[in-house]
Amino acid sequence: MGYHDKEVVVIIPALNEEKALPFVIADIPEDAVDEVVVVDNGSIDMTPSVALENGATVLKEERKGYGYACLKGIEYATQRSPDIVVFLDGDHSDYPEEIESLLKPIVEDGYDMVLGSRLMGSREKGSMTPQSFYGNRFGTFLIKLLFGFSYTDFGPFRAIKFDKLISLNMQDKTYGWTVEMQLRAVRRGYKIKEVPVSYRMRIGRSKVSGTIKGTIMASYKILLTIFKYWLFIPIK
Ligand SMILES: Nc1nc2c(ncn2[C@@H]2O[C@H](COP(=O)(O)OP(=O)(O)O)[C@@H](O)[C@H]2O)c(=O)[nH]1
Ligand SMILES: [Mg+2]
Repeated sequence: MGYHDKEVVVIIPALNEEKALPFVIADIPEDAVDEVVVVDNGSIDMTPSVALENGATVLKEERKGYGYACLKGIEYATQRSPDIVVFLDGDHSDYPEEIESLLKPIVEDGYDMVLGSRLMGSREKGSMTPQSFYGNRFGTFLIKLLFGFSYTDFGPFRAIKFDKLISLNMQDKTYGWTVEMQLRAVRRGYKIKEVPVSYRMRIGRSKVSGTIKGTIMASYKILLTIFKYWLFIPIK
């Protein structure tokens, strides 16, 4: 099983995604992946049972926050110690069938981390809000300026070698998760690649970039994370 005999675990943080999850899980190429883990982040809908019915392993993380959910997934994956972990949102904005374009550079070309870039790929009109589009551009511009590394996006769909993920020692509990992973990977000198991924309108309602509170919190947290890592040079 897995991709070219590599053991692959997919982690999906999910908050009230009962409508989208069946499609997300169904579109994950079965032969490329060994286990799909949905981390229910205190949903008040049928997210956990829907995930279970669709063949996923379901974990619960009551503490609200994207990072908390991802950390829970990592903790679980540690028992299995897979070769590669893939993070994927539970809203059907990403195309799970594109997972192989994330796995291939790791397996064939020795990359440590491969990020799906929505800005390099094709986006359905309206799928990324203007604040998300320009926020990502501005944030990646700052990273180029302060760290000298060129990213184009902070998208959620990404693959990383499991041992490399563990040694990143991820800390962020909320919206800074994706950018923290990218900055820590740069600091560690990882071999990083971005590949284009497609992006479409989500199923169900947005909790982050489609809400005022989510946009403000996410922008604040992303900028704070960038400056924090720029100022406090050593990381553990
Ligand atoms: N906002 C938020 N999203 C969470 C949380 N836990 C998991 N998620 C998931 O994070 C993903 C991204 O959220 P989404 O609403 O699509 O944000 P958007 O892509 O910026 O519109 C979805 O899969 C959510 O279900 C949480 O505590 N807060
Ligand atoms: Mg989304």
